[in-house]
Amino acid sequence: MCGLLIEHDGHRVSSIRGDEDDPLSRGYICPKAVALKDLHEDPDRLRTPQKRVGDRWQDVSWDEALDDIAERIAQIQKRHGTDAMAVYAGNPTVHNTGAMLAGVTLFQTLGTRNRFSATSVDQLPHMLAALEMFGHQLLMPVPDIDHCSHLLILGANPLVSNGSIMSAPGMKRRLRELQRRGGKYVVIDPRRTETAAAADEHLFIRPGSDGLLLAALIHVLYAEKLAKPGRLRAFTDGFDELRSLVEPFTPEAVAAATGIETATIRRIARELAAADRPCVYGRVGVCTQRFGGLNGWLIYALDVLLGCVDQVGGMMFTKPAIDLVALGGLIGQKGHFAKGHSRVSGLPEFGGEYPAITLAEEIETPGENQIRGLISLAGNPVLSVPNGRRLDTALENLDLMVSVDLYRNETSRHAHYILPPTSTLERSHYDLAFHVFAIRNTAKYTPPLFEAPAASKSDFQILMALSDRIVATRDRGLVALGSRLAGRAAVAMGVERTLDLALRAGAYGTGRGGLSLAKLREHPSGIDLGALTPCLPDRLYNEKRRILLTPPRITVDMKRLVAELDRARDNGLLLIGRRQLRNNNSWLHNSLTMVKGRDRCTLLMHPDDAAARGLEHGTRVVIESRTGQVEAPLHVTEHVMPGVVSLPHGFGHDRVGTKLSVASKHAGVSINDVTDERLYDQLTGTAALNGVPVHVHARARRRSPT
Ligand SMILES: Nc1nc2c(c(=O)[nH]1)N[C@H]1C(S)=C(S)[C@@H](COP(=O)(O)OP(=O)(O)OC[C@H]3O[C@@H](n4cnc5c(=O)[nH]c(N)nc54)[C@H](O)[C@@H]3O)O[C@H]1N2
Ligand SMILES: Nc1nc2c(c(=O)[nH]1)N[C@H]1C(S)=C(S)[C@@H](COP(=O)(O)OP(=O)(O)OC[C@H]3O[C@@H](n4cnc5c(=O)[nH]c(N)nc54)[C@H](O)[C@@H]3O)O[C@H]1N2
Ligand SMILES: [Mo]
Repeated sequence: MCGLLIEHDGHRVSSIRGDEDDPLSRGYICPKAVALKDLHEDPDRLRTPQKRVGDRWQDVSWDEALDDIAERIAQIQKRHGTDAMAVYAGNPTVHNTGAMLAGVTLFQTLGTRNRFSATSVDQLPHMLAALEMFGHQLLMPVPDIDHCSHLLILGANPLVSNGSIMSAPGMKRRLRELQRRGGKYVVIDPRRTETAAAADEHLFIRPGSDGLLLAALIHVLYAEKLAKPGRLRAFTDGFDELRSLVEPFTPEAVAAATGIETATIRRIARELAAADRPCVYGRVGVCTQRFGGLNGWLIYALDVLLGCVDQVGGMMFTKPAIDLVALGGLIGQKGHFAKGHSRVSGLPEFGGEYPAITLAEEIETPGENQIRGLISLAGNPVLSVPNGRRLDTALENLDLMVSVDLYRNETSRHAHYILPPTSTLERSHYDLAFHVFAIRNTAKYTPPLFEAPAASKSDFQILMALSDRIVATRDRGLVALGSRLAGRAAVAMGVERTLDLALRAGAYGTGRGGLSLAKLREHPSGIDLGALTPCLPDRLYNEKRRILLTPPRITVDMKRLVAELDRARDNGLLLIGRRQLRNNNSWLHNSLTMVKGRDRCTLLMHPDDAAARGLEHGTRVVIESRTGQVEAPLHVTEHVMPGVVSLPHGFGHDRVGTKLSVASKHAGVSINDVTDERLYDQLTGTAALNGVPVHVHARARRRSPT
């Protein structure tokens, strides 16, 4: 979302800088922006459709690839049923306007229930809380970072991530401004992250114990009569029930399990209650753990009790120029949960998707509706879902696999076809998704910088063409013709006209001078639509337009949290992840700018734990779990909690058959070779990527032959 100023000669980029005039990013950029040049010019980036014949790859024409794929999909679905085809949509899908729009069409055409995405290794718990408490899965509140006075951050590292479900380029400056205006921020994280190091206070927490801490904070607010929901009280239900739900969670009861002292827990609660404009925010670290579902809800519930939901300087809702929340509401797509359950393990669907941890078993397990074919769109699940090795093997057995991807990487190497889209600089961009979660309302449209090569296709064109051919192959009757014409119309409309229509129909589109695509074209740096403003109860989407503080479909899981109070704890090591400024999940490691310098795929361990195992800084160690083992150099540091070790995710580029000449020289190992698909949040099926029990020992010396 950062505004970029790119200098070029028509083909090659000579410089990339931040755009001072961008109303959201105000001149800030991060290394990912600079990597756009490498990405665009990368000789390894695929430019023509690829067909795999055995171990060999051939260039083929679009027509040959698309026709054959459509034919094989039709055969699979005819022989084994509609659900025998599956789709996995990766993270960049939501950063790509065309993929987002056409993805919907393609998935509908396929008609399969077997849909998966990165949501269930990421933000699903926040979405469930939004759905159950506010009535819409996308109505997630965002910290009003530029106006809050006291921010409590759990399980997020915005100085590196730039804020997530808090699109906020230039986080360093924003956090410094918060401190300069007399405010403060506190970080709760098992690692002293970049964000934690610059905070007013940092507290280590035992991985996976945030639910206990959050319940205790709420307990203190009730016990000390500090709850102050203010104007929210008029349209919120469940205050008494919440009080009784958190009854067992005294600070005394949770201190040992969380690793945070009783007095500190009380102080944190009191400081939040005393703050002028408090704000409690949690992200990936609280979602991808054993109590992710409860955490997502407890954080919003705490915010309601503090009266900071929908309050300037609190947790606010956006009013974007293209409002996916309102559009979803209009077409009855507010989200749903547990409408069905997965075939093998019986885990709940969310928003029409099953948890990514079930993808491998759904491919492996014979029976009706077994997955036989997969379309992977902008995803690299072999490196991004727990026990990636299991999925790696499962993918080999598919009758058909298609990857729509820029690279032949750890996942797409298994495909029968790889369909490569145009590069980011060859397509237009309007951020449909991330304006919905931005800390300020702005709008910006970016036309393609370079003309796309003649025989190339954008994600939008690929997905629409595929959808079109699937319909045509399936049957040649009237329905097919109708659907085909509708598809053609959508292609003819294209991304630009769809955006224009949506902008005009949006909140800022009416009247003279209203927003339109033409208007955005006149303002290439973007248009400021102002700070976030209160909008409740009007913007609530449940029937009675009330906030449900204790949604029963979430609170049922509280008995599991109660049981946690008495759970015996061993003192083994727990593994957590680590995002880095020059990583973007698994896929920017083929840019030299992003990987040069010393090896970053290291295991962090506290000095006490290293000493107890006789391990020294810099040695190579083996990290072992139920699912497998990997080796990494040891980095001994006090920046990680005793009992916790940390490895970044997205590495592990040493697999054969990829085409990643730079990444494979900086391969590292994949943390998801040791994370465990059997560890998950039982309420939602979200993967527990953090808090994985592991053993760490020195690499066994090779025995000399005797
Ligand atoms: N252990 C551990 N695992 C994690 C996480 C963690 O913190 N710890 N984080 C999780 C999170 S939050 C996420 S979002 C997931 C991400 O999981 P995924 O989305 O599965 O993985 P990515 O690494 O983002 O892979 C993106 C793929 O899209 C391709 N691509 C990039 N841009 C485009 C484009 O414009 N079009 C197309 N068609 N393809 C494109 C890239 O080449 C790459 O193959 O990983 C999760 N996995
Ligand atoms: N540079 C860069 N930016 C990115 C990405 C990237 O890969 N690189 N990825 C993007 C994506 S897909 C996403 S989803 C966002 C994520 O954005 P963030 O959530 O801000 O990013 P993380 O660094 O994963 O932060 C999670 C934090 O949770 C901590 N943690 C782990 N376990 C626990 C626990 O049990 N309790 C608590 N309290 N904390 C815990 C970790 O130590 C880590 O600091 O970032 C986005 N931005
Ligand atoms: Mo993510």
